[in-house]
Amino acid sequence: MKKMILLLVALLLVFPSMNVDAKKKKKKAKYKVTKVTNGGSITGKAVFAGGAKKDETVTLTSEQSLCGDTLPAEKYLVNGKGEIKNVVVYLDGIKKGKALPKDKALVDNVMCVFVPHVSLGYKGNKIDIINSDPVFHNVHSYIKGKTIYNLGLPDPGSKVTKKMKKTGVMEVKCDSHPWMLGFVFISQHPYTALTNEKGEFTISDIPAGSYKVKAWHEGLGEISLGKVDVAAGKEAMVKAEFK
Ligand SMILES: [Cu+2]
Repeated sequence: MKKMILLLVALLLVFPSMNVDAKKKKKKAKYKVTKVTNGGSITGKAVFAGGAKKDETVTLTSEQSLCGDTLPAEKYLVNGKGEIKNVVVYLDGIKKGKALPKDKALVDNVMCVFVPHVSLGYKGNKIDIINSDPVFHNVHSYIKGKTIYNLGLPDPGSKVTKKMKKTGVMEVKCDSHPWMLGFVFISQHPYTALTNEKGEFTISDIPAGSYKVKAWHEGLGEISLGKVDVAAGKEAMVKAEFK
């Protein structure tokens, strides 16, 4: 009898935790590459509801002789029509579809700013981190506040190649120059897009289905664009309106 009770207690202790583990695994399920024939696409525009929005300016605390006293922050690249550049639009949680792009990601240090300012990366791919300036940059990147890379790049032409192992918004900073800031949006699937200067984006070769779509911007945050139905061979239009 005693043994039975002990067994019951043990089972009760073990099962709830197994449940949690199963849920965690489900959430982290890997992306599966499948052949996509006659896929659909999602296309649209990212706009700021308030219309035009001025970019911010950063003030340099060193290297002024090389890079000047101030630089555009490139945070709000919003034109007169309210169209926003550098918004990442992505399908949230898509589990299978086309193969990931093979291109390396890149963060270059050019005249005391990161180039590109915002870019897309894919888990498992490589990223080149380069210094094109004649000054020392210490590129330090984070996902959710945790260090991913911390790299000293002393000379013009210094280059380090790393693998992108984690997903999320990777914030890129420089320990030597506090005004420097960039972002690499690292995804485990290829269904991400970055808006151009007219706020336009297209995500293509999507298997027919219904997908949660989200949009992220460094200064305006993340918004949900709801569920979008994608039909085979058709184009679905969405608008990403930031407030
Ligand atoms: Cu720097």
